Amino acid sequence: QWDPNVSNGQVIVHLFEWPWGDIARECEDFLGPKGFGGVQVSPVNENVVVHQGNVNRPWWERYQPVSYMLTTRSGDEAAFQDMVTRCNNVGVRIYVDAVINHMSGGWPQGTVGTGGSSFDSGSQSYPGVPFSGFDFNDANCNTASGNIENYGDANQVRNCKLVGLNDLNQGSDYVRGKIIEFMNRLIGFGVAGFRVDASKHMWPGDMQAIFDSLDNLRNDVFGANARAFIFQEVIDLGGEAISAEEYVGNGRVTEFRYGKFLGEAFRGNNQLKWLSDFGEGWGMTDRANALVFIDNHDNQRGHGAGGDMILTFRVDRLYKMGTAYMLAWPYGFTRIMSSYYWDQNIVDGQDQNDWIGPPMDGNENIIGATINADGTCGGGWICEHRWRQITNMVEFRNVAHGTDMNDWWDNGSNQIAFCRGNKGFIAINGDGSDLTQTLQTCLSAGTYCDVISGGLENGSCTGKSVTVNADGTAYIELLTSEMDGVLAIHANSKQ
Ligand code: AAO
Repeated sequence: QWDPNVSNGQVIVHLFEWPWGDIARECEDFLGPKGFGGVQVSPVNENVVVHQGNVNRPWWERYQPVSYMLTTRSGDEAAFQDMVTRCNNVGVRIYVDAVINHMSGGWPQGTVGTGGSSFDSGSQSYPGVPFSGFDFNDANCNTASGNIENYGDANQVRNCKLVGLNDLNQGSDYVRGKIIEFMNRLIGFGVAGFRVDASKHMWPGDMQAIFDSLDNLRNDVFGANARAFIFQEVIDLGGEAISAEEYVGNGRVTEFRYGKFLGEAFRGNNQLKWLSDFGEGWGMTDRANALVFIDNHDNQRGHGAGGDMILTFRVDRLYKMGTAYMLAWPYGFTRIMSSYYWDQNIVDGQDQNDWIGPPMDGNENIIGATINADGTCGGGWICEHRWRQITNMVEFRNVAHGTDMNDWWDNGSNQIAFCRGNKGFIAINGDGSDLTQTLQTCLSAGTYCDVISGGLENGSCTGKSVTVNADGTAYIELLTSEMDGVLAIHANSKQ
């Protein structure tokens, strides 16, 4: 359950709010050929259709389930199944964002789900499953409001409502059975695993009982006895009653300190030289248990954890530097965020537009990304995964997989460089002065194309090149006037 079951590569991408048909196409046209390991998809099961004042179809409606019918704005069951098959056919895995902690929040009678199911959130009746009042935790919650009021009390966090969402009781055999049935249906379609939403709000033992009852993954795709990859969303920046370590027996956990610490360093609140022992040395969980990322769909818009230190596409130069470091650094299993754009409207530090959903047409259908001639996305989609500097570092991570970090160098402040075995070399310049140094690259002698400023195409470099000497050293130049603050070369970028 810690193994991502990848075959094509070591990096997954969260295609946030993408329609299933577009993901299938992206697997075939781009993710497969570029060596991506898999895709985290948005929640797949029926959710509340939200129209609330000016809040029209917010992205977060998908975190309010109404049933386990596979109908959302991303597509229906047939489209989902087709996507999983087509992505698996090109070696790209699908991981489902499983919202199993809760059902919807409170909505007026008559509100329907994306699949047309009716429900009554007040009486906790969800006939599409069916769930009724017996299946929820209210009797086990002891706060006056019925909501989580204090993260210092583990019982509240797990038995009370998260922001008013009806909290399922996973201690019940009936509830477990419905969740297992839902997850097994997805496994039957060929998914490789799950991001488990709001894991902090469920008891680790209940989750274990559910995961232990899941079917093996499809034999024809994954071989015999493969188990679903599990990565649990547990926000743990320290100082609360619940720690991520309580969950590592079930699978991996999202290591939120990772993106926060890197954000602080690249934004100048900490020197990059300290990154030489980034990972367990910084108090983070064991790398074998960690799922890491620079930002996620929550903290790129001020939800969740990490605050304004988080790097996002809005600070693109720093974002590419942080992402390059992550993909070069041998810690955890890595996930890249892929976003759509929205206009922020920050009032008193709070983005009033943090709810805005993906681009949609007059019928409220999602309008997916268009692909520009240069391979970037249009139509309001950022597609960080298609930024050359990021895509090319995915190949770096695949090439360097299985090697350790060696030959660390720094200038005593924010210029750093290191090797990955004899497979890859990266230099990052976070200082206000040029980096001009002869450094050990650990690569065999020859000419290499920098994969940040360009890459190797038809035998020649489209960007900068680096000449590695017989002793593995090379003159490295990374000027402050350059577009990017990173230089990276690897065994596959040799001319
Ligand atoms: C929406 C509306 C609500 C409404 C509700 C019901 O916004 O006003 O009451 O519907 O109708 C998403 C959105 C929510 C949305 C929800 C349902 O983010 O706004 O509510 O869908 O539509 C906690 C959870 C964590 C969760 C995170 C957002 O622990 O699991 O909140 N993330 C997941 C998903 C997320 C989704 C849900 C769960 C629900 O990724 O997209 O919500 O399915 C502390 C705690 C954290 C806690 C945060 C935020 O963090 O440690 O556990 O996360 O607070 O409450 C510093 C601290 C850090 C702290 C942070 C924030 O950084 O160091 O520990 O500050 O205070």
